[in-house]
Amino acid sequence: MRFRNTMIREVSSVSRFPRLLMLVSIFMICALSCLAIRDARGQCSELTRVDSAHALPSGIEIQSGPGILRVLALRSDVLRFTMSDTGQLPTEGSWAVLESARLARTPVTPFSNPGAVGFDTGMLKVSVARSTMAITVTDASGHVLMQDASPVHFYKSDAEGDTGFMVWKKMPHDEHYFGLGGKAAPLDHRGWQFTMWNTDHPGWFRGTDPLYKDVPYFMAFRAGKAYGLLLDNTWRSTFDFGKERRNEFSFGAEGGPLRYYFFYGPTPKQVEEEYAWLTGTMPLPPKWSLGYQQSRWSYGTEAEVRSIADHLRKDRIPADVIYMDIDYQVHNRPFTVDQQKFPDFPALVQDLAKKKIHLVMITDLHIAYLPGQNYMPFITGEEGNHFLHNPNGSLFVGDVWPGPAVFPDFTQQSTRQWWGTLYKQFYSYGVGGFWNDMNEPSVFNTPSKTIPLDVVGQIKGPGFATRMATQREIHNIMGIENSRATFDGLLALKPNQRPFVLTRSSFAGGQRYAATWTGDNSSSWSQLRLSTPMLENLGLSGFYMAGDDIGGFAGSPQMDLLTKWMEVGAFNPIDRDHTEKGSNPQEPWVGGPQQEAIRRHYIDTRYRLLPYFYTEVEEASRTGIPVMRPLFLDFPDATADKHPLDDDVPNEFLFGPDLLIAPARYPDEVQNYEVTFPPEPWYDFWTGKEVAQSPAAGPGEDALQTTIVTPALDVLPVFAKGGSVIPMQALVQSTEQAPDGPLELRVYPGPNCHGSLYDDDGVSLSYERGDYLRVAYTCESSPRQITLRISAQQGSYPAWWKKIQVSIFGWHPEQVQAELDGKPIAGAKYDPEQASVEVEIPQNANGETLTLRTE
Ligand code: MIG
Repeated sequence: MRFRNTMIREVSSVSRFPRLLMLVSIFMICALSCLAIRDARGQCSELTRVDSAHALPSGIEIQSGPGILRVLALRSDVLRFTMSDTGQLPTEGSWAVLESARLARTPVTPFSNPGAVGFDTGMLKVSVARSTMAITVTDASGHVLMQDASPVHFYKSDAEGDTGFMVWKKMPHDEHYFGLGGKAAPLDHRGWQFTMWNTDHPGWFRGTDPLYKDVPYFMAFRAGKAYGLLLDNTWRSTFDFGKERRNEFSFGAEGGPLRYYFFYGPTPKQVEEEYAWLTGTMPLPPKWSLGYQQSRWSYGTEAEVRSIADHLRKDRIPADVIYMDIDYQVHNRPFTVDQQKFPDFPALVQDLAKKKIHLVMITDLHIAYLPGQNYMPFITGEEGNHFLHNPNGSLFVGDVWPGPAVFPDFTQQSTRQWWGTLYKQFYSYGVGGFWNDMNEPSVFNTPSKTIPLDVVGQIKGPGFATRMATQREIHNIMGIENSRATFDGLLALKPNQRPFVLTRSSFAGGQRYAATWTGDNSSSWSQLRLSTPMLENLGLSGFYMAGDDIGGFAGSPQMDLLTKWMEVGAFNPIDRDHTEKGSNPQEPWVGGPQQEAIRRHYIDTRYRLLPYFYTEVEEASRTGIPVMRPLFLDFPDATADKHPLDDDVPNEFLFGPDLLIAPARYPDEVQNYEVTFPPEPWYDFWTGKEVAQSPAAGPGEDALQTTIVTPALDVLPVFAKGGSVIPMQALVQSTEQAPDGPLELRVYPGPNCHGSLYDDDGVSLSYERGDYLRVAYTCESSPRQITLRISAQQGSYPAWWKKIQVSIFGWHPEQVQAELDGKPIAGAKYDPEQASVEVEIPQNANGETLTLRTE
């Protein structure tokens, strides 16, 4: 580490020299150190000129001294750069990137001129300067998207002989950066620097880095256009967005392959879709995971769990999940149940199922080190050689909750399969899902609080050449592979049931296996404020099912804070109230009936919005576009100079495409504050009143409108986009309860008015075989007429509703005539209280057209 910093400083001072001196210096550096790359420890090497190049069908390969650069086009908008300072490119294999994407290729047109070599994909042009090796990527019109700022730098990073590298790119003054997983930082990472090294850091705050989940992927956004970059490397790595050098961003790792993917939008949504193409999406989760989730460390007895369930139902707080934290176990030993506290565990699971509540159980990855004591996870794990070893071949043992513990070698396929079998009994009881905690991994008694770097595992399984590997390489993927083993294990046990896994640690691509949360936050207003950008960046990093500990983990919230947090949490993908051991009770009823009523109202709203929410989740499972998202994702052109609108209003976010959530910028604020609207008409979701028109902007002006909000404890401002059809349902107490009443369609007239609805059985994989329901809505409006078209149903899953209650906002006719498929129907009327025209129509799976007219 120290050495690397020295080198960085050296190069940065070089860049300040006058030109001639700089050339001389570069020559000197190359002559003195870079020719001696491999043998002289502590020396650097740089690839600084093109010695030879040859075109490949899908790219180019360039030699530079002993170094190689290979650039491949996987698609015309996705490139892969691989570099090395030895004569050999790194071996294939990736924990993050799907094989289907990794192996994809598209033909390119090579070019070569006196200044540069490269190729053109039709969408992107890559050129490598002959005299410097600087890589430039431009779009089809020659507009520069990304350009090297200095030569790539290789260095010896540690005593093990790992070669680290650093890459510097030019950083335009108006480029902004997002992603990187769950960083405790503002949404826009410009000006920040991060380390990727999964870390259990209880009591983190804004700026604590690194944390539990590191995703070496970011999206760059500049003047309305976006590209993505994924560093496909699991070693400790760093990303710097202009902190170290004002006009450059950089990334590097302490070892492993220099391999990165570049993917071009130009829209931010296309970048998200390409990232999903590369790393996959989270498969459709069980519908119940969209419900309200009640947790604490720990509901410690069967009676307590039952009483929480009863209390939720008695108080009519809709809920789908209760979590069991570590105290259900015998001496914190994973996969055990303390019979004293939980005398009839299967009966508990069944009784909760009758209440339509699922249990999610924690199963930490550390296995108690209990030789000769009949603890099956240890016995079978040791028999199968499934644990990590010290360099001398002994088992690595570290203290965690059970005391001395061993750690599964999750990079072995056989170990992942063994791990999956450990769930057999719990899963057979009907436990809904599992919670993978402590998987950074967290260790109590080592100086680093994790497994020492020299502990050894084996990489063995499809996609990789079998070899030994130390924690240097696999530390960052312990969490993702732990959650993968859990997910795959559950699927193997119940092949037609959607697994639900909640993981704390993960890596790029980890969305394929698990939902996540932001870890051990605290009960403070500033942490509530930080939650939105963190969840947005997790969403952009692939984790569209993410949440935080509502009310805060460490400490106990003031009652108003808990209320405000529950309001916002109702619009987070995962809505889970959780707190630490020893804190005050933190359930929705704590603090009295007035507070409870407010919290209930928001949880109720979440359940009433379930048809919309589930539709968005299903879409995210196909496209990778997160449900909870920053405004610039949908409105990249909102500001006049096309900077991300979120930089001005970091408190606001979108919940799906049609709902704008606008908590106060400082959530404990008592002053009035301004809500800024992206350029569309907007309606107040609570009152139905129009609050913003579709604005007309002149060139160079932005089209933003605002409204002033007076904060009130019981109000979280929510706005519906004009041009949307939002499906809702009658209130239920569990997502598994069939709504009693019609499907509700809220129509908010505006440009390009549309919506959709997706449904299925919520738990099985039958939807993959056509057993789902999909309907599309469109609407057209003029001052005198509104038409709502409901498409024929796609898929074989039957609708739960017989009738559809249509509410049309923003229209106030005195008299209204309705026609369904051209035939007059009765009952349409303007309801001043709801500020909407209301009409009920029968459900028709073949589709129908509703027309409303006024004189
Ligand atoms: O060292 O299982 O982040 O949610 O309640 C603490 C006990 C271990 C950390 C998790 C937290 C959980 C707690 N765990």
